[in-house]
Amino acid sequence: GRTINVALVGNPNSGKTSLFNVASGSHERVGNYSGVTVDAKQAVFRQDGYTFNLFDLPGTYSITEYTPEELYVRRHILDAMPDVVINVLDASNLERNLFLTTQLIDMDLKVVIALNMYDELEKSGLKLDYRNLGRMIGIPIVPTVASRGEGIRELFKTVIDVFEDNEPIVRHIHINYGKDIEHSIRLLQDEIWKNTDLVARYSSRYLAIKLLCNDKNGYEVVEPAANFAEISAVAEHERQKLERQYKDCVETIITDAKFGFIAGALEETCQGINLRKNRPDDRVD
Ligand code: GDP
Ligand code: MG
Ligand code: K
Repeated sequence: GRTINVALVGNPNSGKTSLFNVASGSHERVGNYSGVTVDAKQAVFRQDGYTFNLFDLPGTYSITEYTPEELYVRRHILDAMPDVVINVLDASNLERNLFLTTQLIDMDLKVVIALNMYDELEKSGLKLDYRNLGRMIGIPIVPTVASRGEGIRELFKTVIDVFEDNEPIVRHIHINYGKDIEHSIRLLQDEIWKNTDLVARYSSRYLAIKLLCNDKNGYEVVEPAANFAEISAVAEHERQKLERQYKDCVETIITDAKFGFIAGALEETCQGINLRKNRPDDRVD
């Protein structure tokens, strides 16, 4: 059997460690405390003839570069390059949790969503057509109740299907950031594509987005490239043009578009949800 490297990515308290423990038979501490030590737990287990090398990563609301946890998760994804990411969602707080999903979509990764706390969703009376939601975002969704071990086998079966490209739902969708930003992304991608080392390791769209957002870690990734001067000149020019035009930084425009995308997808698939209540910037921790 083959080995699949899998990383658990999700908001704090979405149930990542519970899922990690129940899948791997580990006994890591589960709970509601913050003050996280930034390190990954790793466990190896087998299912259906495959070996899973599973990483439990620190909880984050976002994968930018503003906290050590965010940077840790981002570096793990970019450097360790997991074969499949399991995005663990707290189903009782969908809109907020899906923000991180939109960042995974930008990264063009193989993703499976564990729709965790599914028991809470059912109690809440919300009606979610999660299969249709999965089709809309191009990511298969498997309901789980990690604290009771429910849905976990099915989850890892789906990980195998995504790894082997058997899963019909998977399609690499792009969130549309509007005509002007999409034009700048394409120009910058043209420049990035000239460097085969870069495109062998990273999604050119993801790098283009990060550079347009003036993201420091994005620049660090591109800096060793032989054509760094050309890439950064195009990025600088396009970013300044967009910021003059929108009188706002590109990151803000992209964040708004992501929330628009989530709201649209949930409006189509979820009855009874109250949208735009839980933006990550409203968080209090
Ligand atoms: P993490 O911060 O993402 O690692 O989340 P934890 O695994 O530590 O879980 C946070 C809390 O949610 C713990 O009290 C778990 O027992 C609980 N929990 C985990 N999964 C579920 C679930 O599916 N349903 C419910 N109701 N509680 C869960
Ligand atoms: Mg945890
Ligand atoms: K926790």
